[in-house]
Amino acid sequence: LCGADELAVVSLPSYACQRHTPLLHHNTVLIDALSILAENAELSENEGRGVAFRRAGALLKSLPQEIRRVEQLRGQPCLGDHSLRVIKEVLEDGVCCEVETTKESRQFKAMKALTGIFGVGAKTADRWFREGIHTPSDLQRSGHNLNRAQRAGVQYYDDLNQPVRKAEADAIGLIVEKAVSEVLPGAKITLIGGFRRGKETGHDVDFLITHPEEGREEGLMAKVVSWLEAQGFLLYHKTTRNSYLESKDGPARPPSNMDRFERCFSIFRLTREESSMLSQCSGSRSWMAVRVDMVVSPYSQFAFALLGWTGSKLFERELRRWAVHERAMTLSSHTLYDSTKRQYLRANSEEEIFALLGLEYIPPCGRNA
Ligand code: DCP
Ligand code: MG
Repeated sequence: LCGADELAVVSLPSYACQRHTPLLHHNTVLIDALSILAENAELSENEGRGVAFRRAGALLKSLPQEIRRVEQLRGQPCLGDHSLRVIKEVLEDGVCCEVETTKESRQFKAMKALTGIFGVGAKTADRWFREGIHTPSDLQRSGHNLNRAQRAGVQYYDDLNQPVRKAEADAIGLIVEKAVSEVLPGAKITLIGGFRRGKETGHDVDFLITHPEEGREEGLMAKVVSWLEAQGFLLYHKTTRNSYLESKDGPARPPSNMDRFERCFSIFRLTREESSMLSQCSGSRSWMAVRVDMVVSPYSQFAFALLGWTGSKLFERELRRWAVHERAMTLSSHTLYDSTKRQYLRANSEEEIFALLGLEYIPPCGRNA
């Protein structure tokens, strides 16, 4: 009783960084279902559960064909009982009860709406939800004191919840490039994040800035921000010195050079002239607000910064997990530390980092885990 499609799928390696995960895949309905449960777990601050659903979804994204029967997945890694139950139900009934209930739940809807405000995380959103605040309008009526980021988040809520498109990302790229070349000739900018992985849209635009002469990048962010502000491009900005705060379960703190890594969270004002594609501007408005993240890295760390900021978030997590568990190494956006040799390993390209980790090189378009 072996259906034609039964044996067709070879078992994939279990770390996402050992596989190609393309942007377009064959199991969208299943992945969407698992993503809802992942999102709900993340909003409930159940990180472990969220990661389990994300890993299961990423495995499905790597499969070369559409799954029609759950038996086809036998022998595949990353699929826990819960994920398999969801997959089976969607394949058999078209929908999964738990997913539908989650999507319709007041809490999930409210948490999504509230964390959709720039500057609002799951903890804050949960506290507000318990006070009966379910929407940004409820929040405005409540008279809560909001911090500067959250005020900007409420003010530009609609724009910031529209996906940013590649054309807009490119338009902003030209502006940032101009800013960078005005304040430090020779500095270079690279589009990172989802757009580097080939995505057509994103929730923000991410840039990495560096200068080929080590040390020249110091103080660069402040100058770039001043230039952008003077030109009227910034609706909001906040620069943080220690950009790469490792989570508790992540690698040990990188060496002291991490405090030279600067990051600026900003909201750009993109006008119609800059982006001829602003059809999503509502009504007669001639500009839109767009979230932009800029990171500055010293040249010697550029390859690590590039790898660390290209994502996806799950791919990054998997790289670090691979490094620790399979190679006794600690990977960050700054460096790679070999615990056995007790030394930092240098690299000038992403290809070199993959090689040091004993991994086949996966190009950005294959990192959409
Ligand atoms: N990143 C990370 N850990 C963080 C923050 C960022 O690993 N705490 C990395 C991975 C991300 C990249 O930086 O891919 C950019 O972060 P975004 O949140 O902008 O993620 P994406 O660009 O991948 O997604 P989107 O298209 O929604 O912007
Ligand atoms: Mg992004």
